[in-house]
Amino acid sequence: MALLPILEFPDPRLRTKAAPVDPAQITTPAFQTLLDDMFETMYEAPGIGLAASQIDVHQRFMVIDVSEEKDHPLVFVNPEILAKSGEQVYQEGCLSVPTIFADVTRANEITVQAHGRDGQRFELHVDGLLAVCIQHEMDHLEGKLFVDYLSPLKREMVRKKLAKQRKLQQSDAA
Ligand code: K1U
Ligand code: ZN
Repeated sequence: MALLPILEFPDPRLRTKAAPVDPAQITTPAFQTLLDDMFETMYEAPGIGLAASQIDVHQRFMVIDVSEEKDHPLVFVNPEILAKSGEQVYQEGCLSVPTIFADVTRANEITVQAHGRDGQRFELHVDGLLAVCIQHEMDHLEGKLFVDYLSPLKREMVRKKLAKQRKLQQSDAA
């Protein structure tokens, strides 16, 4: 298993639209190892989700575990939202935008269809945090980040704050 580097805003590679996965690839050892590495990276961060786009793999899949015990790993390959309803506001974070949290309004309930880790198709109807997380990760696959829901001024403030933090980290390391 391996920890994978996570791309950080404003890296332009995060803006790439991911391509569909050939379902025949899902059960291959290489794909299964990549899923294991993504879970390890997500749990270590720590986070509750990770999209392939964030590790510079521009294919449509993501891993999620919103359980307290970190014992409910979910894999979504080629996810599609079939239905959505209601609204909820959640203060989101993102491993690609470290230390920044902001309120985002999303659908409260969604029905999602995807292939799982075993390559089989499944359908889930979810609400609350899992619904938020699925929508957040699917945005990554479109090249969209939660800071895109902020005003251009706030997004620029985020970019400057992260640049300042990185500069400080670099001078600390020197
Ligand atoms: O996509 C990502 O960068 C992961 C992101 C997922 C997410 C969080 C909150 C709302 C929507 C989507 C994170 O996991 S950020 C870290 C985080 O929220 C968290 C970390 C540890 C425990 C609980 C939450
Ligand atoms: Zn994110």
